Amino acid sequence: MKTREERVKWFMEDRFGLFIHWGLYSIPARGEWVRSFERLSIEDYQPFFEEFNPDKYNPREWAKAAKAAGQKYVVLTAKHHDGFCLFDSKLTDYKATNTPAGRDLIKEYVEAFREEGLKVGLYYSIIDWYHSDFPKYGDRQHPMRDNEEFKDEVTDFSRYVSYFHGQVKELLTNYGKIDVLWFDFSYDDMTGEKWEATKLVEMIRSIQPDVLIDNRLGGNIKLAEPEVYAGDFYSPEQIIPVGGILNENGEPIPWEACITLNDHWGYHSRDLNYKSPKQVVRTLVECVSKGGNFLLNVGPDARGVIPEQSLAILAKVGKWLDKNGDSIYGCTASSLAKPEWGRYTQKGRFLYAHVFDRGIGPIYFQGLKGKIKKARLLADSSELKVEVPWMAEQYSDIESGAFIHLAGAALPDEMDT
Ligand code: JFZ
Repeated sequence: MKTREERVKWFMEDRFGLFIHWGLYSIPARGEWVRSFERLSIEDYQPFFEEFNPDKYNPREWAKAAKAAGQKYVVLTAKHHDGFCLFDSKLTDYKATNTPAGRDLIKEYVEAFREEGLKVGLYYSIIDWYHSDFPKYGDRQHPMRDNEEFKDEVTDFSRYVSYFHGQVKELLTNYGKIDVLWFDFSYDDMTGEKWEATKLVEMIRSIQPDVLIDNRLGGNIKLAEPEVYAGDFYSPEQIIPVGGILNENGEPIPWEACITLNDHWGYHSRDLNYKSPKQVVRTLVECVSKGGNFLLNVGPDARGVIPEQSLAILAKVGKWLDKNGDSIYGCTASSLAKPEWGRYTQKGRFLYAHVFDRGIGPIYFQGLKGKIKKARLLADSSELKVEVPWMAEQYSDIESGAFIHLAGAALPDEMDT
C-alpha cells in the first residue's frame, strides 16, 4: 500500500478543485442547513423530495466549466446532512431514483467529470437527519433536537453505522475509481470509533487503496503517528491557515481550504455576496503560497444550474490560470519569507512572485542579490530587468536584496472585477 505522501502527490500538484453542494435543499434555496435552522421535520421537507426534478442537470456542463476554470478535481455531495442520496443506494428509499429525477445522478456526474479529465470526489455526510437510528433529541444540530416527541425514542446506533459503512461501500464499488472521499463531520462525542472509523477506513482501503480521505472522521492528523482514520489532508473551512498546517513535529501536512463563492454552500437565491474573481485568484495564490489546496464551492439551483454569477467568476479565474497556471500547479510554499508586496510560490528553481501591491518603484527581493538568473512576466514571457535602482542606498537591505523593475508591465491580476 502507498504511503500518505505517495497518495497525495497528485492532489498537492493539482491545487485547485471544485466543491459542489447540491440536493433537495436547493429547492427552498436557503442553504443546506435549512432543515436544522428552521427545525423542519421530515414531513415538512417531504414536498422537496416529491418535486425534485432537475430538468437542466447536465454534469457535462459543470465539468466543462470546472475545466475552463482551471480546476483539476471535483467533490459533490452524494449525501448531505439531510440524508437525501443523489445516488441509487440499495440501502435506502430516500434517493434521487425515487424522486421525479428518477435516476442515479452520481453516475452521470462521475462519468462527466472523468471525461473532462478531472479527478472525482464524493462528499458523504456522516451526520444523517433522516435515518431513524440517528439520535435526534438532544443532538445539538438535529432539526428535531428539542422536539419532545422524540425524547424517549429508542434507536439502535449500530444500525446507523452499518448503513453508513454500507453506503460508503456502494460508492466505492459502483462508480469506478473515486479519487477523494470527503466525510463531514465529527462533533461532540460523535467521532472516531463511534463511527467505527478504523474498520471503515480498512474497508475503504481494501476496495480503493489510493482514494484520499479528508480529516473529518474525528482523528488527529497533526499527531506524529495519526490514527488510521485521521485522514490524508486537513480541511480548514472558510479560513486560510496563517502559516500552513504543521504536525506536532513541525512538518507541513497536506491541507485543503474549502471556501464558498458567496456565503452559503447550498444554493441560496438571495445571497448575492459573491467574492470577486480577483479575490478568488488571490485566495488560490495564498493557499499555494502556504503549501495548501483550494476547494472552491458552487451551489447549483433546483433545476441543476450553477448560478450565472458563479460561472462568470469561474470563467475569469480560468482566464487568469490559463496564463499563470505555471505559478500554481505543481507549486508549493517558498522557504523565503513573505515579501511586502505580495506572495511567493515556488516550483524547484522557479520562484513565482505574485505582486498584489506593486507600489511605485521596483519590486524588492530580500536575500536574492546575485541569485536571480533572469526574470520574466509569466503572462507573456516578456523580459523584466533585474537591476539596482537609482538611489539604492536608501534601502537598508541593499546588501542582500535584488530588485526587479516592472516598468509599465500590466500585471495579470489587475483584472476588471
Ligand atoms: C460542514 C457542513 O455542515 C456544511 O453544510 C458544509 O457541507 C461544509 C463544507 O461542512 O460544516 C462544518 C463542518 C465542520 C465545522 C464547521 C462547519 N467545524 O468543525 O468547525
